[in-house]
Amino acid sequence: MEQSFIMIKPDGVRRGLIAEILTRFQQKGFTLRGAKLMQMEQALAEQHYAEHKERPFFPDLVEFITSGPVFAMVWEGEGMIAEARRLIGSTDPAEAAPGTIRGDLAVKKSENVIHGSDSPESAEREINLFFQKHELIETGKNSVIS
Ligand code: RTP
Ligand code: MG
Repeated sequence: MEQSFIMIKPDGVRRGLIAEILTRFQQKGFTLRGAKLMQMEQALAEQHYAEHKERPFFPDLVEFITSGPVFAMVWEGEGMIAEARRLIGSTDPAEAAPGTIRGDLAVKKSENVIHGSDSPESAEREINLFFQKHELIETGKNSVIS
């Protein structure tokens, strides 16, 4: 079954949106395989967003994502990667449809509450970047939240 790396960004954690976002993924029917509250170091932020390192917004992006704790998760389900991006909505909350997480809960492109992997390659890379094997509940075993 497909897995995706999903992360509530510092603005979402600061604004008390962890439970709201967990509920949306649970209610959709996805399964949580791992989760942790953590402070990202600059090096991890630069690795996570390496694809954007030449973009003008990169320094601000790294500063923002390390500005406070994030809530990192691995979710599993049918078509998980694309479905998570659908639940999350467009990068710019101003363009995100109502009913999506960014459409309902965010206003600014630079503080858009949540990250979701954009491809199977990104998902595998990001899961390995943030989680060690023993931190994830194996596929097939019931997780605490499903
Ligand atoms: P994310 O990786 O954070 O889940 O967001 P995304 O896939 O929807 O968007 P992506 O293109 O990967 O961009 C990563 C984050 O960089 C900020 N951004 N700013 N100023 C700009 O034009 C611009 N473009 C992107 C956004 O905060 C975006 O989430
Ligand atoms: Mg992205």
